[in-house]
Amino acid sequence: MSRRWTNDLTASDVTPEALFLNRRQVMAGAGALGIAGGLAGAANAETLEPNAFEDITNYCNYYEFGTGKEDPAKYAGALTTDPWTVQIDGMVDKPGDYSFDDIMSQMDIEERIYRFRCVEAWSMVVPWNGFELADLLDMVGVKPEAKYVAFETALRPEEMPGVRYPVLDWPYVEGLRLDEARHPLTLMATGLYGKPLPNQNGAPLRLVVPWKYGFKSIKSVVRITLTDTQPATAWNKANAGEYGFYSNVNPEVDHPRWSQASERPLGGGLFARRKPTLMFNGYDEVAGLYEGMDLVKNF
Ligand SMILES: Nc1nc2c(c(=O)[nH]1)N[C@H]1C(S)=C(S)[C@@H](COP(=O)(O)O)O[C@H]1N2
Ligand SMILES: [Mo]
Repeated sequence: MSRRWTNDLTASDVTPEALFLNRRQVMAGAGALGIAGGLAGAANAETLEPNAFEDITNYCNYYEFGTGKEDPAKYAGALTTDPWTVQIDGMVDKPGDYSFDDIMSQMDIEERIYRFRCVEAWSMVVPWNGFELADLLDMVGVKPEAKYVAFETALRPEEMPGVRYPVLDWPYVEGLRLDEARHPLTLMATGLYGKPLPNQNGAPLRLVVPWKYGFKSIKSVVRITLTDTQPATAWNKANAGEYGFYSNVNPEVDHPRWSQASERPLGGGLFARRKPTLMFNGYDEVAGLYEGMDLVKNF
């Protein structure tokens, strides 16, 4: 069977040239950085150089398969991703069980090269393939009273060795305010480097919110619920003092146990030079979403 997970023109068709251009633009960008003092987000997206596929797929957090960084690559192969159904319910016009193939046939798949910053202070650059969450929300029709979007990961004890341990209150759940969910940067990723998303990275589809800490980017989504109340989130339930609902990348708000001022880029080894963490992970265009909010209180 053919599964349509990307457009006919795949990222791998264009990557070699794109990478070549990127290297030159990184140098131009480095010069501009000295003057401007900061990286703009989307405007700079094409200046990013992605991490290697091997790094992105072998250093993962997917606790359903174990808490070690290499556990997901070892064990997530057991996850059955075809067929896959996403239940979309709550305050929507067309609630229902949507097959992954049905969703894919209706979405435009693009490549998005995004910075990704884990709350543990490592970071990487990922060439995702996917579609805007806003397009999926439009497909099902969001009712005017909806204010938040809740997400849920599959829970399959027979396929997920990690859920035997009560590390988190399974299933993994996450949430966004509706305006965050509708922001054009918010992606449902279905691929990586022009290939279908590897299981360890959250196949067949996972959320990517590049201005928030990585744990907001929930994997292997089976349910999306539109609601008028702020959804519970897995890490907030586990430790509310350390993980807030918003979890925007913010170098000025430290984790209670470590600094968030800088980060270790993946791929350079454990002693790679750290680089400064940017507000909203560099995606300044989202600042308007939080106007008038105290981002220290709403961490
Ligand atoms: N269901 C689920 N989603 C998850 C996680 C998880 O353990 N389970 N880990 C989160 C964390 S902490 C991070 S940093 C990212 C890691 O994504 P990656 O492994 O694809 O880099 O996934 C997030 N999504
Ligand atoms: Mo993370």
